[in-house]
Amino acid sequence: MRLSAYFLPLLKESPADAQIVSHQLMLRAGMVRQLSAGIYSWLPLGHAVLRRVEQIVREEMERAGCQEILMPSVQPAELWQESGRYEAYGKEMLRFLDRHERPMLLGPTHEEVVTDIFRRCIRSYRDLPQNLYQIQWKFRDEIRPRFGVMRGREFLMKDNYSFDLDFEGAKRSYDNMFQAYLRTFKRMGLTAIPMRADSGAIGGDMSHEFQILAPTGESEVFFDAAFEEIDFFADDLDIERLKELYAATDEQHDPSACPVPAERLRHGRGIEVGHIFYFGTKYSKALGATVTGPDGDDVIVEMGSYGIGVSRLVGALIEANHDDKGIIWPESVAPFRVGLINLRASDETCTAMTSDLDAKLRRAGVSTLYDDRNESPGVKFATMELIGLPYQVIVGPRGVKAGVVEVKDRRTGETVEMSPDAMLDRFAR
Ligand code: 5CA
Repeated sequence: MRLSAYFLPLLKESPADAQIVSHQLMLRAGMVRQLSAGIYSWLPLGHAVLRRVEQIVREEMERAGCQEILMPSVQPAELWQESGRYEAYGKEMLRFLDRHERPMLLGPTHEEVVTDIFRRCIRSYRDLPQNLYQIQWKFRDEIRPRFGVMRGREFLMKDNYSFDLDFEGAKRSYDNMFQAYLRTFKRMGLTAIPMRADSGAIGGDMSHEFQILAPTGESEVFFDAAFEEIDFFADDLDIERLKELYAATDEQHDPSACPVPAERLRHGRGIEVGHIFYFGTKYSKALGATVTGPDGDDVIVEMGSYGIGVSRLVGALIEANHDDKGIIWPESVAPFRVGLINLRASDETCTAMTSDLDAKLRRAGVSTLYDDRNESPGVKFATMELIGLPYQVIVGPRGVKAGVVEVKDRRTGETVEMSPDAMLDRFAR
């Protein structure tokens, strides 16, 4: 992609209403624009990251044996009256009437819809277990939408729903998701601590939130100092040990019953990027989702639901990966892998060489953003630093003469000179 043609509306200053760094950087880097409180349009750069995050989530759900579906965002109130949540959900649910005066709503979550699908389609225990997921826009009329995409009113969620014959099965599904979540966040380079949590409006008996530690996080969290020594990226990460260690959000934390001695208890703030729930037969009972069991009797199925905040993750990734110049994308979610900077667009040799390298990189399957604008080197460097592509390839008149380009690592700031061929080998691996 050529930057001169790319839709990238950069801002020089941080808008005054953006309080946290991820919100400021997303606006400055032209990733999103607000349409209305908590409702955002995703522009090309932001959309590219959102898609990459979504794809990692999708691949890990598939690996965990889940199947993708897509449910409607507009739902009939009737279904929620059946589950008993229609009144209870309160003002966070956006409600309206269709032309026939039938009460409808914009889905804040999909337990009811998926349970309805299940009860219409599955009859026998032989068809269990099932685990269905979707990646879908949700609407919650949050009282205080803030921090950009972190707490939006419209936001993208991955939500799955598991169906099992009995508690043992449901527990297996829960553990399977627990593990899939750790893998998903790991692929994004994030350390997300699983914490015992309150199950809130979803309900249920067992629930974990996955929290990324960050001073700007909205949740107050308490955890065993032992978490600080755990390498979440190790291949042999001991999940059972993780589960035994104490970590809880403030709703669950009870200082008088906390098993961790004060000197080992850490206290901080976290960004909740995922939340998993086991709630047994709460919805299946209310909606009549049963199967015929092995002995011929009807069995109410056991359920769990599992959410990941896909759009929130884009903000969380920036909170965890930035410096005073801008964003630093981990390679796994970067919108482009390499940013090409042509230091002198007016110089024919420079321009020919940069265009040639751009074509060769793309042919080798490397995604590139080529800054071909007629701007000063300072402006080009600042732009690349701001949008945070993992690598920069810098082509200038002096280097062209010497037969070298500069390769800069955005995270370390390290710059290495190499021949164009060595550079191509470096990225075409
Ligand atoms: N049905 C369950 C799980 S499928 C559910 O709705 N869980 S949730 O309410 O915890 O939401 C799942 C995830 O969505 C949260 O962990 C969070 O990462 C994200 N999320 C929730 N509310 C918002 C919001 N207002 N803006 C952005 N992301 C949100």
